[in-house]
Amino acid sequence: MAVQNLTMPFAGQAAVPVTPTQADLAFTHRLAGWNIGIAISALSIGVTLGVFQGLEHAGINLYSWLIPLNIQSYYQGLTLHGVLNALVWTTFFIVGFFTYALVHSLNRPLRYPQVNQAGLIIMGVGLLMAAVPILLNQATVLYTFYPPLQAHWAFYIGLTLVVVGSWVVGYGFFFTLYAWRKEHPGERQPFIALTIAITMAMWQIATIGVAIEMLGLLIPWSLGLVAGTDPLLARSLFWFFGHPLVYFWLLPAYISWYGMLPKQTEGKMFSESLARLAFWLFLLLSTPVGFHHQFADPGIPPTWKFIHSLLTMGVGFPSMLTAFTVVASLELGARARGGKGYLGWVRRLAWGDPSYAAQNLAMILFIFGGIGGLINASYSLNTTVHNTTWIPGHFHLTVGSATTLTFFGICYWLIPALTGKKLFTKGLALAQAWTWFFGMLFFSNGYHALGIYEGAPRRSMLGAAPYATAAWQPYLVETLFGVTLLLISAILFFTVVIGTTLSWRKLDKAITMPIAEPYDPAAPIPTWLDRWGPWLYGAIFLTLASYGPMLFNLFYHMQLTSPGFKVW
Ligand code: HAS
Repeated sequence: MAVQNLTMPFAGQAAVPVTPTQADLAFTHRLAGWNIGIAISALSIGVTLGVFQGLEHAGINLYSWLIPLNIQSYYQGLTLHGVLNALVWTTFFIVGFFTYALVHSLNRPLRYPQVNQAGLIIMGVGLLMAAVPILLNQATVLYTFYPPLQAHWAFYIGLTLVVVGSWVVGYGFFFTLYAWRKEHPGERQPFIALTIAITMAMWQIATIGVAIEMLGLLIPWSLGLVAGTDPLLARSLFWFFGHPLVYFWLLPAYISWYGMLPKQTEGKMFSESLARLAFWLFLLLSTPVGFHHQFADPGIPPTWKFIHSLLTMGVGFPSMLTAFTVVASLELGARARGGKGYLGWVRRLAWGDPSYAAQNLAMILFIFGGIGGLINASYSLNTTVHNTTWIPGHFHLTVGSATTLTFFGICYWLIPALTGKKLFTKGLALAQAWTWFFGMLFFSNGYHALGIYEGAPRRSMLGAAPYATAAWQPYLVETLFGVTLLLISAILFFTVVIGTTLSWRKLDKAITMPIAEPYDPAAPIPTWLDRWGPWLYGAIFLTLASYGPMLFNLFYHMQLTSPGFKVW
């Protein structure tokens, strides 16, 4: 088996390696800082609206307080909550984190910094364009914007620009990695840089679906260029994008869990080969699974739904792999810190470091989110949970915990690194991580139970539902308790972020990015785990094979007949 010193795709003379100057680093940090600043600002509004939703469900309707801000309904608030938290907070944070991490992982400046800068500007313009119609109550279509609900055209064009901007940022990353490879022939691509590029490549494939939906269906329809649209085709294109979207949220957390977190607890990366394999499998399997969101949709034959259900079990596999290998990496650290016994070592993990604690707690919540996901993906079980509150229970443990709590943990070293200021304060940050953990535990448990035992619908103003029964009450009280803890946690998070940014306490020593070293640096890494071709072509092939025939069929029988509805 060919190992570590690889035959490189770049024959000929190597280019001279370039290392970043202070000015390059300052530029990168500014760019990362802008992205993260926008992400956190969006989150601050998004989570506030979540509190109003939680209170409403428990029978405390405070939406009248929001009328002066032109938020006129629960559903308008829910649209803002979903768009700002699920789309804006995640995408902008990921782009900012990746910008910083790529440069520090390669120890090379961005190849074309203006490309990355242009990406951020396009994303920013898109965000503003999408935000205005939502705030004017012209786009109350929730974050999945299913037609025939019809939003103002500016909403669709704005979101399209956010995606286009993220593509441009991705090109900036690819150029940079390509330049590094030319400068380092025969060397293995650094783990963090490679996995950033894999995530962005997966994103390029996934977003083709939403780009076709926007450009081919929704934008012409909202501009009145065509009279109607085809909701089934639009939903199918959306979920072509919508499921890999969740891995776009998850993989940055995995990059941190695999590539950084072990270092934060004195551990080592247990197996770099397995870690790389997990990411390549995500590239391969993230997209051809979207029909598992459409099990209840008529018009998609059961065979295709079953194939996607099986492939979904396949995409669960790299997460199982992650559960074992990441825990092994952390155990190495805990034992190095004096941990003993089968489980006693857990106490010796770096629980006193808020950055570490937040991410480990996120991992624990993800065990439950992941199990729930596999239940959702089971073709027959899905009928019990689909469109019930079980689903928001699931995604608050995944994007709301595995992703968001990990991003909080990253912020606790990244914001000091970007600002050169000390964290304000360790105690508050630790309290933040634990209150989020318990808040999500109660909140999501209440939602899961309410959905599966009582069949309470998701995306509904439960406090006003005439069909609500007394049996719902204990679960709603439990979610309200969770919401209260989450509110406290969110206040703590913003206090720490603002406190750190405005603080005058400079760092004594500059913070460097934590990079986990391999457990056995001499262990061979097969060449096929450093090669792009087979995985990229494999991903394109699987996507075409699992979506091609059905999409051809849907386009062939496309009926642009449905008018737009504004039910708000
Ligand atoms: Fe999901 C619906 C299936 C993962 C997000 N999902 C959603 C929606 C969202 C979402 C937002 O098949 C709602 C969309 C909407 O609005 O309609 N999901 C899955 C499956 C997985 C999965 C099979 N989802 C995610 C992730 C998300 C996310 C990740 C965001 C980040 N999901 C579904 C399905 C639906 C769905 C259906 C549609 C339902 C419907 O009917 O509408 C898998 O990827 C999960 C695999 C994960 C695991 C867990 C591995 C655990 C790890 C942690 C290890 C930690 C340890 C602790 C051991 C198998 C890696 C160590 C502790 C120490 C102390 C050391």
